[in-house]
Amino acid sequence: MPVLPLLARAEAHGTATALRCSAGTLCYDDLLAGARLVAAALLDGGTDLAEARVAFLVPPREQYVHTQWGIWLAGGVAVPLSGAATAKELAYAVSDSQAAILVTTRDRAESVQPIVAATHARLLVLEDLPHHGVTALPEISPDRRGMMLYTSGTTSTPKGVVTTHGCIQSQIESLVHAWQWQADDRIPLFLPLHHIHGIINVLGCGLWTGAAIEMFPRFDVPTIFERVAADAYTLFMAVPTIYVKMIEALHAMPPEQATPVVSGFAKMRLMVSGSAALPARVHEEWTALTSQKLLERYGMTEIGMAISNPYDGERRPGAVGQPLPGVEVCLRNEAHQPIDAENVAGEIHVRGPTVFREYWNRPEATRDAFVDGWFRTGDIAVVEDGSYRIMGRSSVDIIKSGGYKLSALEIEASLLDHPAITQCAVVGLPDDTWGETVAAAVVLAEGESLDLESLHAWCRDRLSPYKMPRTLLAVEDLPRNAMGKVTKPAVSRLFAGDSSNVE
Ligand code: MCA
Ligand code: AMP
Repeated sequence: MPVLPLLARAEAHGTATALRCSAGTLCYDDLLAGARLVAAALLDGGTDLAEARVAFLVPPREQYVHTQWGIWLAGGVAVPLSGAATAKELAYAVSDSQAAILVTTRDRAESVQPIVAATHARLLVLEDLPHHGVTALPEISPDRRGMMLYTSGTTSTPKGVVTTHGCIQSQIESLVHAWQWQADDRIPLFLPLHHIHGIINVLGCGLWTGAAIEMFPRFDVPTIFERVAADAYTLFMAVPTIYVKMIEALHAMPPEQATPVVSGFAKMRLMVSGSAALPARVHEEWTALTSQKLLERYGMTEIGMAISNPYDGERRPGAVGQPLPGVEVCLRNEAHQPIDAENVAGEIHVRGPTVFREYWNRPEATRDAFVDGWFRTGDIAVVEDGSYRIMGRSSVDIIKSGGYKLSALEIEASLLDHPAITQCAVVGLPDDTWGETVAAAVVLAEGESLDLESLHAWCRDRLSPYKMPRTLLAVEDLPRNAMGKVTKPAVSRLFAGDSSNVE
């Protein structure tokens, strides 16, 4: 009998449909049976993984849930890896998390061998699991570590964000309550499963409630439109880039094809946007096309979701709403003093049971991330008429592209390994589809030349596709201030043909 509430609830959901995916239709009992096999193999005769990290590179289908739940049943910390990551990025996550075990599927087993050899992690291939039955399973208290997600930020290497089981449960319960999840909900899941948006907001909330989730290997407009036209879903959650792509696709379709798709969207009970700013124009255009008022919300890997427009009530374009149930939010000025007045900008601080426990093995970074017990998000906002509006970030080195958070410093560190590049500065340029796109200004070694295509070929082994620069500019020198520090605003202006170095 599982002791984790999520898994106890799954047992109660029993034969209800849980997943549709490339493996067919699975009920909750099927998922639990698969999870028990994974747990038994992970424990390998032991009784508790005792928070050992288990990294897993598993496709978005039933095997993903078997693995996540199997790790939790066995007392391990789930470290999901990105299917789009390069070998270098995977090796970093496995070694930084000090993963004791790496779980994957047969088709990826050979490619991860060098990582297994270098880290001495035990390799478990899902298709080769021994079929022995249930082992005695450990008790899992809410304060035990349950998950670690890698996030790029203001450091050149990603940090492992550790959440406890209690924290994961709080993040799920807050959304289930606020967005009124129900057992008869049906939702597509096409977002990557190494980030909160896919893991908690869709998979976690859906499985908690007993809803049915349709899993796709990736977002593909025609596939999703076909299912929407068949009224397959009651709920939809996506990043702004996806709404932009769907608006473009609907405009390009002949009316007789667009009508059933629009009608499928119109019938849904809720459509949510998040992970990056939803331009008011996109919000309004989506309403004009489908009569759906998107619910925009704000979150972060370290805190789950924090602020949301209301389920019932005004959903204001350009604003993210009010704090979610169980989440405390305040704005503070640069001296860390709380701001009580409306229309005064400050940094968003968050406190409560949804907030992460630590950055893995980085006590100093963890300490610096909090002030008086409040987590400092680095996002700047203002409250207007009782609703939060995000104004930007305090760091110029964080880029949001397609909903992914990217570190300019991480991309710069990679580019500097290129033999032709002697200096570089990476910035995010505003983009109607992607929110921002990655742009690199580079100083080349004497006599060298470089074009975007060859840079991409070189990046392929080093950076995930969504981190690659989309614009490249060779310059004589990078703009710097009197201290010699590169001035990023001036770098951004270089791409508009403005070479003035004014901060
Ligand atoms: C891909 N391309 C890009 C980018 N990514 N171009 C510019 N900028 C990019 N970022 C190019 C490719 O090279 C390719 O070009 C073409 O676009 C299509 O690529 P593809 O990979 O097929 O794109 P896609 O599948 O349409 O992907 C778009 C996407 C994806 C579905 C929006 O980026 C995505 O799943 N984003 C969601 C990320 C996410 O879940 N973030 C949540 C983390 P060519 O055609 O020339 O080859 S944030 C979070 O969890 C917090 C807590 C929160 O608040 O939610
Ligand atoms: P990540 O930690 O990768 O999940 O990214 C979290 C960041 O995404 C936040 O710190 C914000 O900068 C950004 N973000 C998430 N939701 C929104 C939103 N609705 N509007 C603006 N920015 C957002």
